[in-house]
Amino acid sequence: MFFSWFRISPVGPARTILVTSFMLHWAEPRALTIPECRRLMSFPDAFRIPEGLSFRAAWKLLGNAVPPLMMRAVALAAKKSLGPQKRPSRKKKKAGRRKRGARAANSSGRIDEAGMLRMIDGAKNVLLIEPPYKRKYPSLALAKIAARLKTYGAAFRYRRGVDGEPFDLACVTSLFTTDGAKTLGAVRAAEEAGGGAPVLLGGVMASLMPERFERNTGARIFVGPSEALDAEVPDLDAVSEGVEDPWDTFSYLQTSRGCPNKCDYCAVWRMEPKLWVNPRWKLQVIDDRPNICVCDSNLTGSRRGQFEEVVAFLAHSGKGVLFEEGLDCKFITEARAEVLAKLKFVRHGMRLAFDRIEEDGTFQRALGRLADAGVPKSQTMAYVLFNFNDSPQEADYRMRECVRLGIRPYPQQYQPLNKTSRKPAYVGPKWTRTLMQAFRFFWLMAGSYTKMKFEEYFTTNAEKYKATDADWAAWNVPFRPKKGARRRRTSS
Ligand code: B12
Ligand code: SF4
Repeated sequence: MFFSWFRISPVGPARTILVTSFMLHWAEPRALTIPECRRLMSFPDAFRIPEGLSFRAAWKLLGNAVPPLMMRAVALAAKKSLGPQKRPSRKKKKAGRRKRGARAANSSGRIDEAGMLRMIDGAKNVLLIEPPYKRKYPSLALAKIAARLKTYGAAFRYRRGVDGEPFDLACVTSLFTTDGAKTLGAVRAAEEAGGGAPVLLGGVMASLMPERFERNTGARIFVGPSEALDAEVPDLDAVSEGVEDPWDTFSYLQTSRGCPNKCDYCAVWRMEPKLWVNPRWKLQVIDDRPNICVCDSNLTGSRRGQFEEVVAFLAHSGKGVLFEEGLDCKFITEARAEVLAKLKFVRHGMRLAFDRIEEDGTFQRALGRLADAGVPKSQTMAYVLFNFNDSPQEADYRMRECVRLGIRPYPQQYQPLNKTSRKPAYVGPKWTRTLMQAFRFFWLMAGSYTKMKFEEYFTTNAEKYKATDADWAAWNVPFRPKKGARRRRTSS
């Protein structure tokens, strides 16, 4: 219930927002809006009020809240007044001196989460750099850093390289190691342009190969994910320049980190050794974006109950869903298939993986469950890894199983995790370069695989590919699937 009304001043400080009073705009005949109150209370714009609240309920929520900037000031003052908690022993003092000395001698090197956050929170003018590699959707990491900078009122701008304007901190992100040269170039350019301003680097490549940057740059390197950054609500608008349709129609949901599996070819368990659930994941959904891209590396293998909670939330949202990283077929039970069938998927939004022959049978069973529950095959796709330890015919079998079961296979060519350039492409021990190229092309050419088999395609185009005896020898290594696996088929 509102008891009183106040008109706020256009220049002076506003009154305290109370649950029992109501504020009017200084010039316009209207109450302040909820986003205006949110700013008055010093919440960042990216902070979302839970969906479905009435105006009064949202006002009450803000009225009862403690302004974050005020709490920050209180906490800092308390920290200062407490002083050092414990007198360090002589031994510790000596070790600290040694550490500080080493750091001064070499200002590059790794930085822990607390140090990284101090650098970000203390900056006033930040250049956010996403190196100029190809990417599909906006950098979630930089979007999270942007949200944090906004909270503290720092100025920042997002660029694909340096821009000639001054900055007091450059934050560079990194993605695929195969774009190593572009990332290294971006870090060096930031160091040159910054005139001594610190450069902070994080992301996938920085986590997989930090020593490469330690050796070649003076950047401070943050390894692995940061729970504090992950809990920020990404400010996608701040980093979306150049992001093309349809990727600007998606909210990006990262509800968890880590994976219980340890596949040899994968970086996830190396970079994210801990299973972690983001306590604020629901806030990542942007109301006016019609689709949601779920970016968890293995949502199906996350903490107990997380999959069910996320899928129920997605079903309730009514938005188009894309499981970008694919679900793990061994965790698709009948109950899970049923809840998945309630989702509205974007085209090929329901994704699984058939990366290893050991999954033969489990994969078909999962597809059967999904089809029985009513998930349309036209919306289902499977990632199929090739060029790892598999043989060409074995990989071809996994691809063909997808086609036989009525879904689209998507070939994923294996590259070693520490590979720092795209060319020359890595060739797996049972493959040849020519066979690998032809295989990838054939399976990416939508429709061609429904008309003919790969062997037929390769024979017909042998001259074009200049196929040699070595290519045929690699192809002719026979493969026989495990008995019974193919019988576990989907219902039609
Ligand atoms: C999303 C994604 C994609 C998307 C692209 C993303 C985009 N922006 O367009 C798509 C689907 C296109 C894709 C494709 C591929 N991908 Co991919 N992908 C991912 C995935 C799942 C998430 C990356 C991500 O955005 N994470 C979200 C952000 C928030 O997390 P983050 O970047 O780690 O950032 C955190 C920290 O690192 C840190 N941080 C990051 N930057 C910065 C900067 C600063 C200054 C600071 C302080 C901190 C910081 O803070 C953040 C918060 O915790 C990763 C797996 C993973 N778990 O990382 C694989 C991954 C990057 N992909 C991988 C691979 C192999 C591929 C493919 C090559 C697969 C294939 N064979 O076809 C293709 C390559 C396509 C190409 N163009 O070359 C490998 C990379 C291996 C490598 N050697 O680099 C990974 C690691 C997966 C794996 N299983 O091994 N991928
Ligand atoms: S299940 Fe997926 S995310 Fe987990 S380790 Fe294997 S490939 Fe990586």
